[in-house]
Amino acid sequence: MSRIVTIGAAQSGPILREESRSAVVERQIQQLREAHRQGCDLVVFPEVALTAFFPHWWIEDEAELDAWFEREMPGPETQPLFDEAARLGIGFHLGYAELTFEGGKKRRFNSAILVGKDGQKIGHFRKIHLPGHVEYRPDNPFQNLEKRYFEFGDRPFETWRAFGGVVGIQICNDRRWSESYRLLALKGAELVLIGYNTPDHIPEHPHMDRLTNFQHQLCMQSGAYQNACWIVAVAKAGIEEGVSMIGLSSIIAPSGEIVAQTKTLGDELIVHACDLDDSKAYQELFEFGTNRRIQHYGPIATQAAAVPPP
Ligand code: CDT
Repeated sequence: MSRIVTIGAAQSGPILREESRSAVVERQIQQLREAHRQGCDLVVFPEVALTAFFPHWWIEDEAELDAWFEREMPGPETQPLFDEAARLGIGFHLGYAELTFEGGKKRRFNSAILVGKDGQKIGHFRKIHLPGHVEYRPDNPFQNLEKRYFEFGDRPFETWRAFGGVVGIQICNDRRWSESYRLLALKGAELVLIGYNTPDHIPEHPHMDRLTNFQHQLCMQSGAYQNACWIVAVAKAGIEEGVSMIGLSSIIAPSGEIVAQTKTLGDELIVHACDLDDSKAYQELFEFGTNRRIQHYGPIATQAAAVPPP
């Protein structure tokens, strides 16, 4: 029997620096309603989906920096998204900047949540691979200050049983690391959700710019094929406060094929009916059960595989 999950990748166009959370949530609600019309079970929104991608700017004032973070999820401005999704019976993935107080210490993470069709949180993930730098780079046309504004994710890659299958999350730069896919696959992932903000220019390595789109697709297509999972990857795209970011939000099958992809750099929804049993078919082809030599992959793999899939 097939296990079809109809998934919408809700690409976001640029968000203005002064655009309010409520205005962004209204845009997202429009996308949810369109997704509902197209029969979606799950909608995936991008990384840091509620504001402009502020790590592109140098911010010295602590209160000004904190204002870009969410202290509650849902909070007053995001509650309408949760309410509308629950009313429509659609689950969603949302990336956001998380500010939390743990052990009496202020902590900031680049995070994402998975929410079920009933509006209840299923999963929460903190980005593990943070790109960029800590110091101001005056010669660069824009900054990439994730290492300054966020802590590295403090929890392992995790999967959750949801939408009839096993689901994991990566955030943006995580997708460039083979370990991200493999550790999720060792925990049974059949579907991996990814939000991203990816500039089409690397100030330190401009000769690599021509490869940006190719490498974006390369890592995810190989990640999907080698780990027998579906991938839904969603951009914040377009020219945002002077920084040009790629689109190419993609739904990728366990065969490694891109089955749907955005064509614009604005708000755009693409939808695909993903059969999670295609994941099972590739797991069987590779004979994951017998051919993966987990005992030879080292302690991280052994530990990951020791926890039975949810
Ligand atoms: N947000 C994020 O992680 N962006 C990075 C920028 C590239 S740094 C070379 C990315 O991997 O897309």
